[in-house]
Amino acid sequence: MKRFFAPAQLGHAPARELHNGGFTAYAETPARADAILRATGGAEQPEDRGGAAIVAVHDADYVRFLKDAPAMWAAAGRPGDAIPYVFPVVGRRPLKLDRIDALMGRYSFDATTPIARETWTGAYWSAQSALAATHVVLEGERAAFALCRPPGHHAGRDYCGGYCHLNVAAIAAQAGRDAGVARVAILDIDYHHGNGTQDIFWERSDVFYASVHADPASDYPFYWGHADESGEGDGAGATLNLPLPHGATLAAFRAAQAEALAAIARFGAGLLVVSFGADTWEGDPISHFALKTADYAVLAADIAAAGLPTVIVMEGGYAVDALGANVAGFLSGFDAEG
Ligand code: SP5
Ligand code: ZN
Repeated sequence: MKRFFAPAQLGHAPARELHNGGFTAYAETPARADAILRATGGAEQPEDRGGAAIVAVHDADYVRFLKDAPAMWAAAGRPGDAIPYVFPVVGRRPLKLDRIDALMGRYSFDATTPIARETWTGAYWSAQSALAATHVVLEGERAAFALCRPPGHHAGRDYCGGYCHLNVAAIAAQAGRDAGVARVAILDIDYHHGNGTQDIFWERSDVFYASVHADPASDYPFYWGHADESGEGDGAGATLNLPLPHGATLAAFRAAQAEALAAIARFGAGLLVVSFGADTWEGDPISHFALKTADYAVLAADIAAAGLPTVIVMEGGYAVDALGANVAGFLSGFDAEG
């Protein structure tokens, strides 16, 4: 299948992240993309389709903030990447403040997602890769892969977090809607729940969101992804959460994914967006599932068997030495079945 990636996505490289009360090396590295490119035989540069598809999903003030934050941080005399440390608790006065410290907390839900000078450019081109994959699928390709990093599924309409800034899966799904696909489904099989994607489509009946992930009772992002969350208003019933316990192997994961695919089939989607994370691998440094490299081809073949035009966007996966083989295995499994 066609694969898309822009070298400009490599510039985003925050130095450190807050982890267990101290700072460690940032896990979402440019080396992840290099490993995937090497294992999959490279990728095409996406066209620049501009920002309209981004602001179709994200708040324009949030986009402006992503662009401006590093310069504001530097102007305040701070070295290094911008990191939030104060957050407006829900229900407090919705003050419109312009101090960078206040804005960082206003537009972030965690303190593990620094904003560096190159973050906006990297996130912009990550979104362009997702849009390129979406457009070739809309034009008739069976499937396409966007090597999105930074990833997207933790980012909401007006917030970043979880190494994510622009929600590439949501941007792809919305682009499908805007091109005339009446019903779009998103299948999220990253280790972590895609809280941003869920929030964006929470009250919508035209985009179904299904996720298989680590139980938020034990895992990040904690406040989203519980089994009883199923959407509200027009979106009631259009969100499906399938949390799994630590140690999940192929049998459990595949059964949950089958349940998600069955719900997507009942929904009647005309386009499928897959948020694919390889942080479900047994050796992932920040996760606790037990999938093996060979399992990814099996999972991908099951998805391909659903028979839908499919856009695959890259989300997490932090065991860099295994990441290339895991992603290549997934794509080959899809190609073999699709
Ligand atoms: C897209 C995605 O997979 N985001 C995952 C975000 C998880 N963040 C919470 C876990 C923090 C673990 N920090 C690891 C530091 C390694 N140096
Ligand atoms: Zn993840």
